[in-house]
Amino acid sequence: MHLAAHQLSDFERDGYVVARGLLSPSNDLEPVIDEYSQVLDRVAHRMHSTGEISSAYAELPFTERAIAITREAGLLDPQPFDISLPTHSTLTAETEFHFGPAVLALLTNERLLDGVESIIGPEITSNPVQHVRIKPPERLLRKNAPGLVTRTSWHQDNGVVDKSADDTNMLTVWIPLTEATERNGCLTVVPGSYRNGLHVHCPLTSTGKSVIHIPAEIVQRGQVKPLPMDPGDVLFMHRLCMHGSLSNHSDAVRWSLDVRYNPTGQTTGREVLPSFIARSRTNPDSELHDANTWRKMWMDARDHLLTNHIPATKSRWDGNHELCA
Ligand SMILES: O=C(O)CCC(=O)C(=O)O
Ligand SMILES: [Fe+2]
Repeated sequence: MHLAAHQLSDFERDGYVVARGLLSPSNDLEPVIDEYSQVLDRVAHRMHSTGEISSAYAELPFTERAIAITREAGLLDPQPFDISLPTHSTLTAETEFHFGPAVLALLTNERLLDGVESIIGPEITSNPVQHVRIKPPERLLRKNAPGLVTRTSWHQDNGVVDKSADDTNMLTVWIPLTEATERNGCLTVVPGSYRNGLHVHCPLTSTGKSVIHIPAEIVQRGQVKPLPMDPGDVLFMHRLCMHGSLSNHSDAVRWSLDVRYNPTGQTTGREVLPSFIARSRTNPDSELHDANTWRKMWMDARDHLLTNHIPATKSRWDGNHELCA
């Protein structure tokens, strides 16, 4: 659905806009949930067979099953579900990921792309910087759980991709699969922050954990706005909008996808990973609609990264700024 004039002016003013009810939970999101249930089934049976969990919890629906596994094992590894490759040295030839037809259908959903087109125009490339975040109640997680399952520190998406993306119109699209509330860890944003350019990011936390983040001194606390959202709502966010997310203090899973798009022809800021044309008005034949091809592109990228010893991401931040001390 193309964005209305008032939504575009909100985006212009704030650097983000939530399009309420843009997607249909039953038509557009259920197939994705069903597809991930199959991934979870595979992972659960494997964890059961290696003795990490006492039951595969096969009778439970996705979110309850994820919680039961996390309660017992302290973590449901996010990597087999993710729509990307790890950005650090943990990549191996066995690293799993998920590139399925339902996820591809969501990334190329006509209503979603109409919204994207309203902001960046009709020639649309899907950017490979994309994740699924299945966040269980934080109290169930073991210490040092990976960033994909915990709260997200303050950052700008432009700050986590390569410098080469500074002059692009990369657009972030955030899609909740469950409700996102202040209690279960919804996003938080600083409205208007995108107008102040790219801020310094620090590569490490005070405890030495590798998390690219904007130092607390820079975030205008009084202006932070939580963004509760329901399934079907979609957030469109400028690459310079300052944002993060809250911890999950609820008893339920907070589950979302965050994907990105560029006008075709611009760099994605992560050129070692595969992008594809999601929509082209001038050359519709160039669009990708086949999930097997998509999956193959990522398997080839994994091989290429390993064979050539290429780190998937090299952080642009050295940590030498005084605020990173
Ligand atoms: O979902 C989250 O916790 C963070 C998402 C995010 O940073 C993004 O969508 O760019
Ligand atoms: Fe982000």
